[in-house]
Amino acid sequence: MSKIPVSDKKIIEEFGPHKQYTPKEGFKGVEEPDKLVKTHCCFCGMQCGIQLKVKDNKVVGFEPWREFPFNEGRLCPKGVQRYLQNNHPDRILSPMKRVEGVGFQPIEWEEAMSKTVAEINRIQEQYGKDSFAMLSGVSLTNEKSYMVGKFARVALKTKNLDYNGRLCMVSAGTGNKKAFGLDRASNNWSDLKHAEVIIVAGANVSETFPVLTHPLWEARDNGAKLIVVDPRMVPFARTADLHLDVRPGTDSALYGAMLKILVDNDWIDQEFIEKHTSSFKEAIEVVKDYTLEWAEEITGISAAKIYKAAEMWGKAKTSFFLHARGIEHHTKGVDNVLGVINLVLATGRIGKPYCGYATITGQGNGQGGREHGHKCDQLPGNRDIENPEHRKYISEVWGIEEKDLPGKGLSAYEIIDAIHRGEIKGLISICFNPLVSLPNNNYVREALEKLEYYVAIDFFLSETARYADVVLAGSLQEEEEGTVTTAEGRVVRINQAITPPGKARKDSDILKELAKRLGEESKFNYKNAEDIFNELRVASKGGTADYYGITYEKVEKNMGVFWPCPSLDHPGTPRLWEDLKFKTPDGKAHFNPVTYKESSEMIDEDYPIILTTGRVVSQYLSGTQTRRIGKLVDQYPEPLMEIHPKLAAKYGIQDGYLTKVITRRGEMTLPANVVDTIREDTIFIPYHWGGKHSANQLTVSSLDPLSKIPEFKVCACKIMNTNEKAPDSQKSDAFQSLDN
Ligand SMILES: Nc1nc2c(c(=O)[nH]1)N[C@H]1C(S)=C(S)[C@@H](COP(=O)(O)OP(=O)(O)OC[C@H]3O[C@@H](n4cnc5c(=O)[nH]c(N)nc54)[C@H](O)[C@@H]3O)O[C@H]1N2
Ligand SMILES: Nc1nc2c(c(=O)[nH]1)N[C@H]1C(S)=C(S)[C@@H](COP(=O)(O)OP(=O)(O)OC[C@H]3O[C@@H](n4cnc5c(=O)[nH]c(N)nc54)[C@H](O)[C@@H]3O)O[C@H]1N2
Ligand code: SF4
Ligand SMILES: [Mo]
Repeated sequence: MSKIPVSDKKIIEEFGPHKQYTPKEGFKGVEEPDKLVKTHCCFCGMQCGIQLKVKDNKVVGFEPWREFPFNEGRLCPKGVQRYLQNNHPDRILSPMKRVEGVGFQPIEWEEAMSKTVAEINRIQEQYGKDSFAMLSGVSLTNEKSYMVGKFARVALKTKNLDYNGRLCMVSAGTGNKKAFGLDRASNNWSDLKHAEVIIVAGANVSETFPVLTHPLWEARDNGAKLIVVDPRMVPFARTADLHLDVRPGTDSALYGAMLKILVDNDWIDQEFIEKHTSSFKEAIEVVKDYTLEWAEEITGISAAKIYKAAEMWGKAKTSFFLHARGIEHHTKGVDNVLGVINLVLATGRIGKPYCGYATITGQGNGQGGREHGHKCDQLPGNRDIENPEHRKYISEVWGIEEKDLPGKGLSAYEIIDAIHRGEIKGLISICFNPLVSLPNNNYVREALEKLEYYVAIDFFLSETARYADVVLAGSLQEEEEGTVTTAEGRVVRINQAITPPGKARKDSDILKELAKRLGEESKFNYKNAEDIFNELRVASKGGTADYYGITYEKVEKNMGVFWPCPSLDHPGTPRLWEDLKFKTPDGKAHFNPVTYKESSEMIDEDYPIILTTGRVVSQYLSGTQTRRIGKLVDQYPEPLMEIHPKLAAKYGIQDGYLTKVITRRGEMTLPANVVDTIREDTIFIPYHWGGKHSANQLTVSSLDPLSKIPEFKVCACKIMNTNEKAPDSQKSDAFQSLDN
């Protein structure tokens, strides 16, 4: 029987409407908190330091934490509003079960747990262990991420565990491992300050990592030249020295052409290439025909600008290359990353002061969460689940037989496919909202309807959780101790500020209880978060992501420790590769030949416009958290379609008028935002909403063959003018979005 989501009407009847929470009078006693707790922002990978004000076991405000070295008290619009979540009227305060035709009903933990474990056992007995999958997320701390990896393999005994970093960090991770043998930003942000040239590619830093703009402006004050590669003139590009308005999906052609210019002009570091790298010849062989004219044709960037960018990069003595999802969310995301790394290696500017390279990690713990066994092919310490030695080591740490450790499983979107095929029948999710965040989400919805049992662990009722049979009331970041690893590779402490409200429980206690009921209590007998971390340290020992030398005490004392940190007396590693010993088998950094390939769906007569998707400053990811905070909603209440005036004129579209956007997967209607900061052949839609406001109704689910990241940044669409002016306020409608 196919499952229908609990409808908005039912939810509203039972819980009242969703509230966009803006406390007008403030909280009583805000001026006199019981305590100030030093911790970090729960949102992006910058993990800015913040102090939470706590009164009567409630977070009632915040203070800047000026001593924390990265942000020195600075916070962005999301950071200053995050404190509104724990007290929010929408918090899930007890476990709930679906009652068909009625809605969700609060239940006791005993019923929620015994029902869940009975269903896991039933499904696994009937269809095999791997028929029950797990999806997780890296807003979770290192401790919870590690525990999820162990829980799936040791308690659930399934190979099918994957995580939302699959939509985020994996192209960069795969590229980094191929080139350097290790997956971390090569430098900390202080190396930005004195770089002569900085390229920022496919990253809207002012909106997505606002506090990172500070070291970038410092660099600029010190005379740095800034180059931005983006199909939109994003805010940061407006004051850059050069904006390369790349056609979405063509970065690898750009970096290939730039490599050729570096070689042709001898703007390369021969000595570094010879001593410390391999495969240079192969990499330049494939770009020998990548002329400026060819690159201009493919990328849409003028030949003069491409040459200028290569010259600026080539002639500099110090430089930093930063990129994010704009180049990574592609079926050739890994190629794009490798194309960038080729430029960095050709000029030998890595492992030295003010010379660096980094992908800008997205989610709060996107760095740590991708190291501790969250991925379908990975074990803690960034070990390989198919490597016999790695399997043996982790089996010993976990006290299991190596033969009982599952092998490589399916990646996130492949799990959705397997549900469609009837191979996966049950699902547990924690910290993931795939119905909003996965591409072609009508297909995802059909998969959720097919599941025999679905249990979600969350603190708000996400769009996906509405398809759950049971929802387990979990915890916010500030409701549990732990650590996270920032985008720089700095391990920092999350201090518990409050206990979970009502009957909600710590995420780790929920996993512990489930493990116990699945018969594996002895393997999850942790006293506290530090206990989990100490096991993680041992599990990571000897892996490329080595945390062994990092302790809670050391992190506390130094306001963070950079991994790798292999021994207790090791100070940590803020800048990688100073010894020029790379973690590849031959100890060298690897060039990789990158041939330009087309995107999976190119424009044609029927679908003549490129659609790209991404973010706005006030909303975070699938919006479950930020769409509930009044002041953030006020800043950007609903998705808008960015379109260039010339393209808009062609269709008679006016600013603020509703436009229908259609792809081969679906359609949506949304107000046009006519701006001259976007390419004429491209439209942009932010993706933070669900239901009929979801950009992922339109996107294509093609995956990069190596990283399995979806192609969020390119698909083909057509648009239609409805000649209707958008109503003034769609605010509440934008949240109540599931009942189409
Ligand atoms: N406000 C806010 N901040 C966030 C988040 C959020 O949801 N909201 N999420 C966090 C997370 S998890 C992530 S992953 C990061 C993402 O951070 P970013 O990667 O900076 O964000 P996006 O908006 O996804 O994409 C960045 C840019 O890529 C451009 N782009 C599109 N196609 C291409 C292309 O083919 N080539 C190039 N060069 N550029 C292209 C888009 O125009 C866009 O400006 O942000 C983090 N910070
Ligand atoms: N079209 C399009 N789609 C995209 C992207 C894009 O650029 N374009 N970007 C992709 C990227 S980069 C990302 S990272 C993904 C993100 O996509 P998701 O991971 O699905 O988004 P989140 O909003 O982080 O969903 C996390 C859920 O976990 C809950 N949660 C948060 N913290 C915790 C916690 O500590 N404990 C528990 N139990 N629950 C928690 C939140 O309430 C929320 O419901 O979206 C991807 N989807
Ligand atoms: S930049 Fe990121 S970590 Fe810092 S306050 Fe903003 S959302 Fe939070
Ligand atoms: Mo992300």
